[in-house]
Amino acid sequence: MVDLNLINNCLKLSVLELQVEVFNEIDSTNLEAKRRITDGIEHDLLIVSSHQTAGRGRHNRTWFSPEGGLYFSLVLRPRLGPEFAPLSGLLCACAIAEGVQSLGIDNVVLKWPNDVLVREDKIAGILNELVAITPVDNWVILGIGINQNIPVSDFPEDISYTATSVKEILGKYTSPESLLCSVLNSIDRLLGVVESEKSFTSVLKQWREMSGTLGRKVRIDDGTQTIIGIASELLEDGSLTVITENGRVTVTMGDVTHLRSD
Ligand code: BT5
Repeated sequence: MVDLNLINNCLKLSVLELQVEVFNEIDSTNLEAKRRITDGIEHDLLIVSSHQTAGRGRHNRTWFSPEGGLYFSLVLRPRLGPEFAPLSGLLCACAIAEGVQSLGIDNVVLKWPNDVLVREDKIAGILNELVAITPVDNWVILGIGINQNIPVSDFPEDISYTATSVKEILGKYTSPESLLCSVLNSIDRLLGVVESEKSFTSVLKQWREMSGTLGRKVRIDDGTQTIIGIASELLEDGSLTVITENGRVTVTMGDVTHLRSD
């Protein structure tokens, strides 16, 4: 189980006022976060679990969550208003990338909207959900899963060719508490930037610099249509512009596949 004392020792927060709760096993840290919001919370909350029995991705997909991975949900008030909640996912992606890089991993890139890749393989995913209790009482849940101490040979067949882990890349065990603190300290710093600048502009700039999607030929499935083109721009609201054969298209949600250019 993740050690609460070690976490408290390495967290260096100035914006988040975190209550931290650690579980050995849970269905999903995002589901627990929702239950806690429904019961009524007053502070930012961090829920961490050593594994999940019903880890979820977007659109209710399964997130493979065995012992060894890092699974947590951060519950906080959406900065600058609920309409900016999707940008928190981009902020988390930047923070996860910083955390993974701090372990000595190179070639970390971001895939729109919320994936962290090493080269082309997914090492982390983010499920951000907005919970509106009333129109003015909102919480955002930032659910983060990082493949840390999981051998790739343990991955189920359907993701074994598209997923990677810290353990696979470095060939050794790394501390979950250190990686968790590193990501949370980065999230806290970036939230501080958003608050002081009253905008996500600097965060979006950092995302663009780390993007593996911009400039790439992509296929995007948004649930109703498939778009193929060159991803050209991340707009200030977090949407993606794609240049297709039929002109410029702006997408606000969808699953992106990076394609070879030829
Ligand atoms: C995501 O969804 O990438 C969001 C994942 C968020 C997981 C965290 S863990 C803590 C918190 N509590 C939760 O219950 N969830 C959050 P999406 O973009 O929809 O990607 C899901 C797809 O990624 C699946 O359909 C698989 O193809 C693939 N996948 C599943 N598990 C994976 C893993 N461990 N590593 C890499 N890919 C995986």
